[in-house]
Amino acid sequence: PAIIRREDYTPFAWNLPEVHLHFELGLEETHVTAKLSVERNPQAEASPTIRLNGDELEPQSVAVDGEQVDSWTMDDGDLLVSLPGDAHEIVIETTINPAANTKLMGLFASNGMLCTQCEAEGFRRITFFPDRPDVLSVYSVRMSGTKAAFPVLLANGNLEESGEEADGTHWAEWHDPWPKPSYLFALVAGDLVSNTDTFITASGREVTCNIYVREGDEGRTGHAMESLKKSMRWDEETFGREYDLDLYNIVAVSDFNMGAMENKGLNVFNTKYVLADEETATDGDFDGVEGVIAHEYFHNWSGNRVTCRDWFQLSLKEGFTVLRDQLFSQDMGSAPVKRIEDVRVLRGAQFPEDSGPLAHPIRPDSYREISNFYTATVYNKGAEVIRMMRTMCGPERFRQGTGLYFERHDGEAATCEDFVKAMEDGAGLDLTQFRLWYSQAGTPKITARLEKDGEDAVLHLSQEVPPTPGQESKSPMPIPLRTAIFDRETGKHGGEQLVTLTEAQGSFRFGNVGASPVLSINRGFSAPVTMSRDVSDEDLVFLAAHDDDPFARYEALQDLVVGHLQHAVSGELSDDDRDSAREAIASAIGSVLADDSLDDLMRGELLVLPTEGYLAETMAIADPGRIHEERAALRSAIGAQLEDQFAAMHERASAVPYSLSAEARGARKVKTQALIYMAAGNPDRGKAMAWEQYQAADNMTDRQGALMVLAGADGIKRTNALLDFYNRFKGNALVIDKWFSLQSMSTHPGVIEHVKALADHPEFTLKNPNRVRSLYMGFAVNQNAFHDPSGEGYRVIADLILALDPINPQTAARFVTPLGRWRRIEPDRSALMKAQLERIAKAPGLSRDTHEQVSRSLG
Ligand code: B3K
Ligand code: ZN
Repeated sequence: PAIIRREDYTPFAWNLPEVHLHFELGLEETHVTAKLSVERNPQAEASPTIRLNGDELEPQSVAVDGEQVDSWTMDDGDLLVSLPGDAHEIVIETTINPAANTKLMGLFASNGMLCTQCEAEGFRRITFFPDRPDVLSVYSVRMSGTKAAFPVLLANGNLEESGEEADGTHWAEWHDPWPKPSYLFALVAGDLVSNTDTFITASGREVTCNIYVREGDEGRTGHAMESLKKSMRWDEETFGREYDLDLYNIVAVSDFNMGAMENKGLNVFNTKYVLADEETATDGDFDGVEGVIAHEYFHNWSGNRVTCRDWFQLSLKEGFTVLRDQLFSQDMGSAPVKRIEDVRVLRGAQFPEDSGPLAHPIRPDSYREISNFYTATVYNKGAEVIRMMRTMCGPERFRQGTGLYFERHDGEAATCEDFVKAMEDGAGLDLTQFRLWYSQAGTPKITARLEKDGEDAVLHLSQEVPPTPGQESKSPMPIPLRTAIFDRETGKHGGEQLVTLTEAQGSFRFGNVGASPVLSINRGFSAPVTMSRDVSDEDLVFLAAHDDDPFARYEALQDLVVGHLQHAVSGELSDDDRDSAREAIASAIGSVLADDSLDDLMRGELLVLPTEGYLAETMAIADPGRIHEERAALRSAIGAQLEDQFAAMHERASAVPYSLSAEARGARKVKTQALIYMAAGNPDRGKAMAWEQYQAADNMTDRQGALMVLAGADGIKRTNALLDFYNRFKGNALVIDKWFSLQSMSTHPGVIEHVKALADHPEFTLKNPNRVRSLYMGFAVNQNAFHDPSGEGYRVIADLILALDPINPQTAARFVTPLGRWRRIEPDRSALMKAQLERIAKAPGLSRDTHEQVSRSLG
């Protein structure tokens, strides 16, 4: 398949000011008539034909200016129509089968309803069209179908008219006044009920907000609605962005390839990010709903009003919108805890991507299948890059820069360069060198050393941007590091400074630092880099206890643990040294338990050990078996040493009644952390407490936390709890997803056999992406099971990819990533991983999605 390159961009030869679509709806047969008004684009080179993209489509009829024509040709799925003049009207008829659309791109059926997913290239599966984000049109949609099957008919924009026919069909006409690219088109038809509310915008516009769900689910939409209204207010206050239609519709569907989609005025959501109540959703799920609702809402400006010129610019909307949703969630809850969570996601998903075969810049230079570039790099690193700009200029100037960006490019399809330029002009930044963050892949490695020099201290920094596929050598980038020098004696520092390293090496002098200065650097994770700092364990313990930047506190404790596990895994430690290191870490954790100045949400974060995946990422070549052993042993040692403290904390936290307050959420978080450590340190006591927590639970957070601990242990309590959970929540797909993932993510030694058995469970299906992810993503991130020395874990994932690829290639391709880590794993396992990739590569008829990921992973 062809490689598409950023440098080859040319504007489309035709403008399409207006599009009229007529849908005659049926689950197995939907008839689409598209009327396109086209005009030559004076900005582009003239062409005697128009290329209308199509994917698995056949034209039933093509008319130009009212006359049927047969002078059209097909080329690689696309329809080419010759157009003699400067302006024409083209009418095309197609028929599609939504029920057979298992790819879930274009128009598809889910639980008897019809809905669409068009980003990035799904619209071409509905009708022939210039399916590229720089073609903006005003859409009018007429839809008709039987009222019994499709009582609710929705599309973008405003409902203009609707009516009924004598034969039981009804129809609706929708009009969206805002020009948009085809990827933002949406249509929904089905038997839905809505939670309806209103929001008054800053300028007084009354917006009707609907959240449509299947009957019976409406009681779980309250949190989503509150989140939507908070997002609308926050974007007015923080970015000066107001909503621009009278209607904001959200529809929840259970079969969806990702989290949600920001279609203009008609967001389509995975049920996972809409439905939440205390019985069925964890605190993490509540946060997920709030964050994704906000994200899609914020796209109305960063994505819809200002869209992308081409898909290489994806981070223009995604990186920026992720930053916007992160800042929103920071404001809604605990800012430091949110920051820690975001960094954990970055390190867990993006760092491995950036150091592996799939590494790419946040603005990629080429792709074969764009769906493969909806990545942690484009999204999360993209957000970090814009966050650095904000750190460098401060929030007020940042707002001026983004304000200029929105104003300058409203109604346009823009580029990342446009964003950077607006930040230079509006925020007064010079981003000449900073632009490298858009073009260079790879996580910069920073080393930091503080040297005492009389009354002063000198900070020596160096950076190295590692080579990545297609980018052998890199230039130094600007690295903004929030830095403070503590005085160990006083426990204070002389003020935080922003130190920006722009060269490969740099030295920075700090005056009057006291007798024993301690370096606190990359505070708040101001730059998305890896940091190796020449700091003693004693200094890390000091920072873990005293740093006034909560992120830096967390980081110090993490570094202490990571440093120890790296040594332990490499076999460098004597038994005595290992024991004393474990003890030192346990006592640092003990201080976290005892520290009254911490709230429980933050305490809970500090207690989370770095994941096995992250530890592997910090090592040049990882031995997953050794990492698992050492980490598990450390956890047991901590659990044993602090058993009574954990039990006391569990008891204290158990007395806090359920609510969504920070205090109650924090209590639930530390409760489950206590169970994890107790089950490691004293398995019988831990299991008994988990069983008790499970039975006493009046909410999903407690219940799932307890079940997670029980699922990792052997015995009758495990069986009983899993059975109880299943029976209790049978029929609730989102909770049954948890039941699958609790087992596939479990620390139980029999996970591989469990996963194979669960694949045959009547509730398992490859057709539902949530279910597939809950069983197999859970398994693939479960390092101990996935990396079983037999190679069976790799085979399970390869088998899945091969079985899923013909059904849903987009989702199948996502499972290639874990196997793609083979170069960074010890030789025996590495060979087994590579063999599975080669086996997939040989399979006939592989999708473009999976083929691209497998060949990059082997290449
Ligand atoms: N923009 C969509 C993602 C579409 C992914 C298509 N493969 C959701 C989001 O980022 O908000
Ligand atoms: Zn997005």
